[in-house]
Amino acid sequence: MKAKSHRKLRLVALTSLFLVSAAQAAESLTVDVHRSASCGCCKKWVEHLEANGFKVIDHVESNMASVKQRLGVAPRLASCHTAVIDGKFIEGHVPAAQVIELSKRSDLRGIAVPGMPAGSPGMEVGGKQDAYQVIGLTQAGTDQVIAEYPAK
Ligand SMILES: [Cu+2]
Repeated sequence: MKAKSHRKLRLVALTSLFLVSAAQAAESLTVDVHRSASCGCCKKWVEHLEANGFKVIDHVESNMASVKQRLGVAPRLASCHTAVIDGKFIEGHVPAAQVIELSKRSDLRGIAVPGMPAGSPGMEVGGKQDAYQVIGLTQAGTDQVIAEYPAK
């Protein structure tokens, strides 16, 4: 009898734990960011995400090349930091709007803003604005233009 009631208690505890985490997931999207310690623009991109309601888990890495390889970032798409949402990569200074779009798309392995274009989130340099694209990597391994900046 004693053992039985103990088991019941544990089940209740597990159920409430599940309910709490489900509620948190609906409230805000969580992104894991991998960056090198010295990367200033990476930190500014993290601030951009947080300002847009994301929960960011920050990981300081000593070898970003191996992180990118592990997460399936094609070298042609590479930038500074690499983030992950729901197992999909976010490479470089991707605007929050496209990160939200990525979270809803299962046809993409990830998205990227290759290089570090001026005027992308976290790369603000005295009002300078480079033209850049947000590129999606499809499950088939091809590139797809997701968005273009500045917006036309
Ligand atoms: Cu950067």
